[in-house]
Amino acid sequence: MSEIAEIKARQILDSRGNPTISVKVSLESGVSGISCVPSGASTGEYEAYEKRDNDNSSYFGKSVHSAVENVNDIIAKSLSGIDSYNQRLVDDIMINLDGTPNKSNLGANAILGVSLAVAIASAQELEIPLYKYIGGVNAHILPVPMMNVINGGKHANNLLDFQEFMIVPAGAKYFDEALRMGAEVYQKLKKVLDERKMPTSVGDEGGFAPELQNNAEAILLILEAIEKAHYTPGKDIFIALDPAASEFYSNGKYTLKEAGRETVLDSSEMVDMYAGFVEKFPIISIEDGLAQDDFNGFSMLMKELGDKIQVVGDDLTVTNISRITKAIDAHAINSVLIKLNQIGTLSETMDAIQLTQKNNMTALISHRSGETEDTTIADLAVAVNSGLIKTGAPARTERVCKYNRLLQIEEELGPNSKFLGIKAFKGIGSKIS
Ligand code: 2PG
Ligand code: MG
Repeated sequence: MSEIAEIKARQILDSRGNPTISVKVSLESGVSGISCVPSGASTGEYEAYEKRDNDNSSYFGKSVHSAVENVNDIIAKSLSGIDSYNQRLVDDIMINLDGTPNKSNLGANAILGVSLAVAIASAQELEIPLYKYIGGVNAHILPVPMMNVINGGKHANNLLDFQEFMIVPAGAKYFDEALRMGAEVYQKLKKVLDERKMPTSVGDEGGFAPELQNNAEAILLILEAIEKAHYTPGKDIFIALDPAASEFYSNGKYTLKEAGRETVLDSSEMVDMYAGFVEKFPIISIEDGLAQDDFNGFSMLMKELGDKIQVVGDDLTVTNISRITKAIDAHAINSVLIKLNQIGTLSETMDAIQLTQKNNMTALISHRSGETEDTTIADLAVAVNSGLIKTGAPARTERVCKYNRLLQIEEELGPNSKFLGIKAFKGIGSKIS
């Protein structure tokens, strides 16, 4: 009864108001699963291909009708009658059907929509939660939330070079406590901005997007909010950054626009800058501190800070085992950001996570800046015991639906759940007393 009976895709909108794809997979039993596919703004050059129509008369070229048709006409026929429990077979059929290294034929958005809906339908059929279907009996660790409370870069129209300034309530004992701490700091940050007559409008991931002089000022405001919420920075709540440095990199140089002045830095000067930040502020994680091809720069950063903080690859590694392997060989990172749509199937994502964890690195499960009501990443984080998730500010439904799903999972697991706090992070040795 778990054979695939029908697959139907449709075009929906994401949190930025751009089209994306949603897929419903129905099984012989009548049970079904629905997925929605996210979409990035600061997309890495080596990510799997997101198929859009490029027809300027519809959503300024962003409609996804061709990806929808690929699901309804091509993928649906090939998967009809296949056992939905055989996720790897399902994914392999689509990979072969596409036949390109980056899924540019059918579109990674089309393929991922089906891949996830098949898993969701299978879990429904077995009447078990998705995290248990994917992770089995050992799925029990609730992730530390990394909440993006100040947005810059491509996610806001302010002048901040760094894309994400996150708070990390790793001093909490439980996930629900971490969520409360993060939400309280978010509310205080709003007050802190308000008092300074700064706008409290938000960026793409629900974090505030004030016009600040420089990146350090964003961190100082967050530290003030943490203290005003009666928490101790560096004990209860830490800071994480995603500069998304590929976005301000060209010809071997990084151009920062601090205080309206352009500063051009090379990789080693960037590393010095981060070392200064880590010295001054309670930073425990830096993602994409260097650009996607700057393996050397990443290795320098690891040498300098790899035993103090988590050095995360995102655009560098794009959830792709060959890029992750290259990063391992170069000693470039100690953590890998995991985004399902960077690679395009659940099976390949699991391969990327397994490779990461086997090599003693953390797998940080992540949302995209364009999101939907889909909460699969919350289940995935628990399924693989990642211990870490980043899914935006504790505000805006497309962000909080993931946090809310984790509350549900924590309640369901009850005393069998675990929350690792600071221990979930890589590289943090000498910093934490
Ligand atoms: C990132 C992501 C998610 P985007 O860079 O890590 O925060 O942004 O989805 O725009 O690539
Ligand atoms: Mg990133």
